[in-house]
Amino acid sequence: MEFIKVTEQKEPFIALIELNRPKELNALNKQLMEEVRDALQVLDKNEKVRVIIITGNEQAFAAGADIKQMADKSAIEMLLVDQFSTWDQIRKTKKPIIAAVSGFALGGGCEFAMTCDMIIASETAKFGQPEIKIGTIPGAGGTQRLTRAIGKAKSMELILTGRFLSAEEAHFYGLVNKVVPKEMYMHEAIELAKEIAQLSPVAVQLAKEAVNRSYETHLDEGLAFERKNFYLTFASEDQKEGMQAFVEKRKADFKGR
Ligand code: DAK
Repeated sequence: MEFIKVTEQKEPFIALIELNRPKELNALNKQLMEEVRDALQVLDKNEKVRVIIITGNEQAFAAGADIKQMADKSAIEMLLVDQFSTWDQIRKTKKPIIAAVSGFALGGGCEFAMTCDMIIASETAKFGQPEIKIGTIPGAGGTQRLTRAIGKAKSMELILTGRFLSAEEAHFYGLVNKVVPKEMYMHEAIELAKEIAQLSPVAVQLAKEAVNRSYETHLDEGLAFERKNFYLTFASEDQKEGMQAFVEKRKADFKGR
């Protein structure tokens, strides 16, 4: 791995992926995204991992897809090489992913963070979809996910002007879960991950899937999907353990079965 660093057990059950192309502000080139795809596939299958944190460095989560790598491409080259298909893995990952964001999260960097399940931001974080300034538009969900996250008015403003959103504004508009001082954003992301990692991984996976479904379907179908996943938890040992532990007034020990 040249452009990312993977720590499988940052804490018990918590894996960390660090984007590591600091000179280019973690611009997301083809190889980097292939490494992310491969790492997510491996971590998603590893039973010792329950939550994945993805981060950059203090200066940048990621300043977007690599403009230098895209600049001369034709539409057909883009289509045939289809380098962006690696991005699909982020949303295919079944385990929860927390983005720990400091500094720039722009263009594909903002889309990457939004494709994760939750965002913890340092107060220095800057979010934006500045593609319009380089003569293109968001291509990895920016027009859709940003609009759903922060509403049409603000999203139009950001996408049509390329302006940035401060961490505080991002919190106000509901794009991020929490904003903390720069020294604390990784700590905060780990605390959130630890809380989730104690719970039933089976239930967590089914819950994540159901929440995501709410974006993709109408209410009736979403409710039916949720109910099936709810019933499915009753096939797990974790549900038996969780309810039994409640009755016995003790802490549940979830095994992911
Ligand atoms: N690509 C390539 N290099 C980049 C880069 C990027 N996106 N962002 C920064 N860099 C490089 C700079 O070129 C510079 O390299 P050197 O000149 O030193 O070699 C180095 O990082 C430091 O950047 P600056 O010198 O510009 O640093 P400043 O602090 O002055 O400015 C900045 C920081 C983040 C405001 C500025 O670098 C900037 O505006 N960067 C570009 C931001 C941007 O436009 N991002 C959107 C790119 S388009 C898709 C998936 C994804 C996408 C599309 C489709 N599919 C799944 C279909 C995504 C598209 C995009 O993200």
